[in-house]
Amino acid sequence: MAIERTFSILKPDATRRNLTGAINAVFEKNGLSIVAQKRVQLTQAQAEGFYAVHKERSFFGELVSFMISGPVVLQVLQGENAMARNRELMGATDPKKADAGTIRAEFAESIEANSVHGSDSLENAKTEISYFFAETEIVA
Ligand code: RTP
Ligand code: MG
Repeated sequence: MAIERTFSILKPDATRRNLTGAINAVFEKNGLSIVAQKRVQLTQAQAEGFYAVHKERSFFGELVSFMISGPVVLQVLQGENAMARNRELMGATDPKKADAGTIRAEFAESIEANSVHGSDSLENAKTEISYFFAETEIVA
């Protein structure tokens, strides 16, 4: 299986509840290495740009407000099949529908405050990684 990279965000509900270590432990126990990581306060423009694909959705304004409501941790995860593996570990968007044992089932507060973001295709992973990281900041 191919070694891939995917983009991950630990969202404001996770940083607020001091869950960054607990969530990172899930990644690391499951074969995903954190090869880049930074804690930042997103600006409104950065959050709007990142979620531009959702700009016509009813929840866009609330989503952007939530994503700038506190610090986030931006990450690049690397490992075998990293994009799909991370999506499995995250679980469904709505924690009520997420499989037991997934990050969202265990940690998320709601469909919006759902603790993590993970890229949903390799193409999007590339775009999202380069939105936030220079190649020199990724150290495998
Ligand atoms: P993500 O992009 O954050 O990894 O999550 P996802 O693929 O599972 O979900 P997506 O459909 O891309 O939605 C992006 C984020 O928007 C918020 N959301 N709120 N209020 C709502 O109905 C609603 N639906 C989605 C969530 O924070 C979701 O992760
Ligand atoms: Mg998504």
